[in-house]
Amino acid sequence: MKYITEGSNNITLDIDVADSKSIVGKLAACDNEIFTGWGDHGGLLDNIHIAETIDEIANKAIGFIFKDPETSLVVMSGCGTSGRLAFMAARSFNEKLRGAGITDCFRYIIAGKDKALFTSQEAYEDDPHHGIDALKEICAGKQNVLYIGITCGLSAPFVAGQLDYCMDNPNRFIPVLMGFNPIEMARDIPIRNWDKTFLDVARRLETLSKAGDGYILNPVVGPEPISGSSRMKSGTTTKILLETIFAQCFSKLILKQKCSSKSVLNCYETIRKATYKQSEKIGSIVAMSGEGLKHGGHIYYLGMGSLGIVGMIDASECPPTFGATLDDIRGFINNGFEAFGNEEGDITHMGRHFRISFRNFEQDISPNLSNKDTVIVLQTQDNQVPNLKTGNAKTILINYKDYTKPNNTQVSQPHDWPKASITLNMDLPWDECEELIGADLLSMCWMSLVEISSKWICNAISTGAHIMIGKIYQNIMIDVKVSNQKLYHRAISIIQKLVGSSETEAENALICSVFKCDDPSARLRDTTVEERIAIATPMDRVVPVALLKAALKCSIQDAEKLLDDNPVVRTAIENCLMK
Ligand code: S6P
Repeated sequence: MKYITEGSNNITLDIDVADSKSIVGKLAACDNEIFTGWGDHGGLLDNIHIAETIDEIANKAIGFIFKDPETSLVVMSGCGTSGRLAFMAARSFNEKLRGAGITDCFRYIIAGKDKALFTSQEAYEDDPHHGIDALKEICAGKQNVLYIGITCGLSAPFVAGQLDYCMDNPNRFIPVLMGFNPIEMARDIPIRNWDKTFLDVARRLETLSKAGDGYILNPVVGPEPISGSSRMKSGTTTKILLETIFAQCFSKLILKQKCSSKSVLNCYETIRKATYKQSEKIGSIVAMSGEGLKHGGHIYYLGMGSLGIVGMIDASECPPTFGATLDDIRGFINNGFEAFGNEEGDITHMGRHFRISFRNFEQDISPNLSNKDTVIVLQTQDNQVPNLKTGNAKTILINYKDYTKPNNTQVSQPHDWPKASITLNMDLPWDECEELIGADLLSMCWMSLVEISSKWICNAISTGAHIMIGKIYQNIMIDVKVSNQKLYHRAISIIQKLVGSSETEAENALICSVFKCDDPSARLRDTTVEERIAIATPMDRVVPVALLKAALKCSIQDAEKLLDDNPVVRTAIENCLMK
């Protein structure tokens, strides 16, 4: 079965050879599909069923959770990017409740706990029991729980376990499944140590949802610009949907006003258009950052509060998406963990990549900055990043106008800040948004719109920069880590697609690459997928080696030598496939 979220987007088939401005143009066109639809599937703006489901979930939250927030919880949970966005949403929604004097009742769960907010912990994604345990722990002592399980591909066993647990305990839990494939495409492969597949769980929830005891919110937004990179469109849609559901709740609870989900969704579309109006400048930022990476430089995002988090999330996704090192792209936030607001608090002790404050930036990074490095500052007028030592690094300022500032003046460049190489003044159309959702709700939610705009820009920078250094072939990230079920199956599809081999041939080539053998023995073919993943997880270049072996029918040693001679994976693969 071809999963839409794992598919290849026609718009980006040649993104690997596009110039930086065209890269941004192609990303804009892909993001447009979120709102206008893909294939026969309507987009967020014209899919009545989606708008209705959003309203139903919001109403359920009001009646079931907010009637007594002391004894209730909204839990948002997911793996990788889905878990990070759940964290970001919980943090921002709790702030709004506290601001209105209401007990905060949003919590997040991420597979692999808070460490996974910064570094990918893909193995936990495959474990339904780990999911159930985490859910039980967080809900202890609470009577009513609205659970939102986010899995873009409708695939993560971690989330399947939690949904199933909710359905086993209907007196306490209302389950919601959020993802971006049709239900029939939910993953139907066996889950280790469990007797159900994701599809079984989704079908069970589908039945329950007919009685209003659960919900499935799964708009189809089309394939990702880089195949399978669900941090991009799916991540964006996750953020939009969560914020649209709870904008309705906050509007009713706090402002005592009705709000239409369609108008909120239209605001996001307005912001998408305004953001990509700046494609030319964003393209220049991509070019500058990519050029730096090409010469061994780094990209650093600096931002206050939630804008710092947008940068940090974007950075944390680069190792699993592009095989980047944890040092290539990093993000920093004012006041470190104090501002970050995660469940486990300060986890600096986990290692140097968990040193996230501006102070840490000045201590660890500033002394070694060179002109190959790019420092990207994300700020609004009220949340300006203070002068930090950036040495010879290229500095890029991305400035947003505050909605709440009466005279809407631009962010001024802080005194002594080294002359910025590029300044991007984002003039978001607040007047249009105000017409759509009114001044009161916009005052409460405008920062979410700034965040989505910065997410689009950061995603474009990190994706574009990695395309420029040859990490992508066509629109596929070939050097994908084989570190969980989803990625194992993605690896096989990549080999099948590019070499034209059968599924069995592709899997055999992968097994050869994992076990470093030229012809897999019966014993190796008998190993379980989990055993292969455990061995492949710490390995480099598993998929490129398998791909060359399958294409050239050569030995593993020869495939490795080809890659040694041509370390830019894209060039090595292109040379070999053109033979
Ligand atoms: C995707 C990212 C991954 C996914 C994670 C969860 O760009 O690298 O970490 O977020 O695998 O996927 P899903 O489909 O369950 O949301």
